[in-house]
Amino acid sequence: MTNFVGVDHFNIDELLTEEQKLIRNTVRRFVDEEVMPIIKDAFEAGRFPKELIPKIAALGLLGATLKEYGGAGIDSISYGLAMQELERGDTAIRSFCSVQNGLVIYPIYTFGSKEQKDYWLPKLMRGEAVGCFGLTEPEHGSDPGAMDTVAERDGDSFVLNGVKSWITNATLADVAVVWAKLDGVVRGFLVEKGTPGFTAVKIEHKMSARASDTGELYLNNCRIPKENMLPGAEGLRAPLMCLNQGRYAIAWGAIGAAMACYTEVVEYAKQRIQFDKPIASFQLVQEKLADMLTEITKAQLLCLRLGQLRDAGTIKPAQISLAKRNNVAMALQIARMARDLLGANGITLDYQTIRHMLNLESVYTLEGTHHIQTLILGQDITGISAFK
Ligand code: TGC
Ligand code: FAD
Repeated sequence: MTNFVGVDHFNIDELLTEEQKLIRNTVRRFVDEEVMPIIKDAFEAGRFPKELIPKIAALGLLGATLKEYGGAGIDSISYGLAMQELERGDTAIRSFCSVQNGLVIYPIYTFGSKEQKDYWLPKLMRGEAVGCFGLTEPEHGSDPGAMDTVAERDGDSFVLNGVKSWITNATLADVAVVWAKLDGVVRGFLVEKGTPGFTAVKIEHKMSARASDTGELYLNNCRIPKENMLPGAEGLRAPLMCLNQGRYAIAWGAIGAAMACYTEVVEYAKQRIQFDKPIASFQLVQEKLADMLTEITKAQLLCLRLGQLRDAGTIKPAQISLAKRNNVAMALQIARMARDLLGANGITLDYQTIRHMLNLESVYTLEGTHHIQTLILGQDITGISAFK
């Protein structure tokens, strides 16, 4: 497997610290050595490569931005660059990692009791436990506030009923962060694998994010101790705060997927001969390559600034939405253009482009669809919600 050299037309590396470059390069090497040799087969088999979990944990990527509980306390740009590299390998790897971080470790750290944090965070950060985040339901995706899942207090327990759908890490997870309404108010609950009344079932026949573990969570009179409610999470705002973390990771991850497709197709275009010339010599092809490089560069600069705002503590959710919306659409467009330039070869998994192209269809939808990000921006611009 050749070592990936990245795309840096604007010398953005000059703006990175030595530590940021070191983290990026370490994750890049991990992807070259550990992900690239197995990901095609994992994608084809519809299998999450869980043998990578201890290695991802050993890199310090789980709970990476936390300073407590043994976290490395890396900055937001380093974290983003790590997500970029993981998604350059495959969406499934970035998704595993960003769900564990932004949608499991983050809510437990932010809303959890001391006992919940002390019990779960070290295990989750060492990769000894996996978590998932159950917000979406079969009937409620873009509008999670309308969720049907309910919790009822019964003595020293809560009893949960409902179904969560399209849940990343569902069947792998030792703990699910489940969002349910208690007396009409959204609250978060920690549901452990093996709890009677709780089952996780894999969703089969996906044609996208195939290497990701995606499933449904069934809660059928599932009784959990009252201590398993996240005390600090009250209202829809809590899960939406988690989505800010996930969308941030995706904005960076999409750049990785785009870079993978772009670099693959540049090499191909230089070698593929038609009409006695490399296809790279044709003006129509060069225009596509120029468009790809321009869009990747714009996305990189956007994310760099987004990371600075995140570390400054001044980031706004609408800024994250802008970056998720732009970068995922950009990556999907680049993947489709690259697939075109690869010709018939582009429809096989021997080239990585179609795997990314298919994955990006999911990324366009998950963590808030392109439309939803558009309307979040629309609300930020006008002060008027299009949802209500
Ligand atoms: P709305 O009335 O706007 O908001 C309710 C409360 O939440 C506050 N809020 C936020 N707070 C923090 N961050 C945000 N991004 C926030 N957005 C809103 C808001 O201020 C309000 O607070 P308060 O105190 O006044 O109560 O809520 P709404 O019902 O109108 O919905 C708004 C909408 C549509 C934007 C929201 O529901 C939404 O984002 N929908 C999309 C759902 C979504 O993204 N689901 C993702 C599921 S997880 C996933 O896909 C993982 S994929 C795995 C991977 O990463 O690969
Ligand atoms: P819908 O909400 O039904 O939307 C269908 C279409 O209608 C979309 O085009 C949408 O943009 C459009 N639409 C909806 N409302 C509006 C509106 N007001 N204005 C304009 N257009 C609108 N969820 C979790 O909770 N946890 C996870 O770990 C998780 N992982 C996922 C992994 C994968 C691979 C996938 C594909 C999804 C995952 N999801 C997860 C679910 C994801 O968040 C939802 O699919 C997403 O929020 C959209 O919901 P939906 O699929 O129900 O689409």
